[in-house]
Amino acid sequence: MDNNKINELKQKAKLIREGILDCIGVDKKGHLGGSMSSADLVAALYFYKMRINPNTPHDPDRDRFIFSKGHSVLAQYAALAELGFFPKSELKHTKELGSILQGHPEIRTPGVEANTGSLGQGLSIGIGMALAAKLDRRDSRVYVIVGDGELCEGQIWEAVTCANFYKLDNLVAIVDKNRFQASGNIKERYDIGDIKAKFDVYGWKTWEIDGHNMSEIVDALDQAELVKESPCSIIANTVKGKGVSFAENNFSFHNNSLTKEQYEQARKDIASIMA
Ligand SMILES: Cc1ncc(C[n+]2csc(CCOP(=O)(O)OP(=O)(O)O)c2C)c(N)n1
Repeated sequence: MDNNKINELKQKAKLIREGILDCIGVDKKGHLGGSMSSADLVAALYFYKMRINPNTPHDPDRDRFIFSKGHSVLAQYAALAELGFFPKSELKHTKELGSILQGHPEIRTPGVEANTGSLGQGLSIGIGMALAAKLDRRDSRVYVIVGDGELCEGQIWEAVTCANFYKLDNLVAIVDKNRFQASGNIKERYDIGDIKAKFDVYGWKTWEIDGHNMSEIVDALDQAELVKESPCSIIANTVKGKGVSFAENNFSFHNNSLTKEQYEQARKDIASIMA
């Protein structure tokens, strides 16, 4: 992909990060860290790879995206608003009573494909969708972002073996490997070890990339599309809170509110990206 297109995607990732801040606002708790770490991945999926159209949101041939680590949905809301699934003005109403945008994904929100939030379930939902597409002889592809903390959930590993058994080459799991979960560093909390080796041994075709390098993300997504008869996983090394100086690698911003001063600093930090 040429540099202009990569730069366009980086700008989209910046817009997503701005949208995450719109959702969080001041003095309102929100999942900043994991939303920011996924922003580049979400940008590449929504603005490059996936075949979706806000004018035909129920097209049976569309690709599907599932945020299995549903608490990071703010990145998805920002992308969907940018694509016109709903007005951008909705972002600042996130988590308000009656808002179409709640703290975790719900299918009543235009563009959201699955209810998630209870960790560990989204990959299984993705398998159902990928298998259905195969049975219906449709070309739809299914992309699922899971967290590295989420990988402690046993259901994930049932899903991993199942996808291999059914040779779901239309399924891509992307691990947002930001090395933190809710209350601390994975190494200190619960470390499952070499993630890539585990997907490999279960028969998945796997890449490990820098999850903030747009060229690497795009290349891995392109290569995954060429694979036949195996599900694919992309282990994306990321930084929790990426782009917000005081939140990077700081688990206390996993789900926290921002003071007015922190919010303004975060705005400045994001504005300085590619400025
Ligand atoms: C089944 C279940 N257990 C616990 C939680 C509470 N919880 C929300 S986020 C989170 C940490 C997830 O870590 P990770 O998947 O690495 O997410 P990220 O660091 O990318 O935000 C936990 C334990 C949950 N949502 N679901």
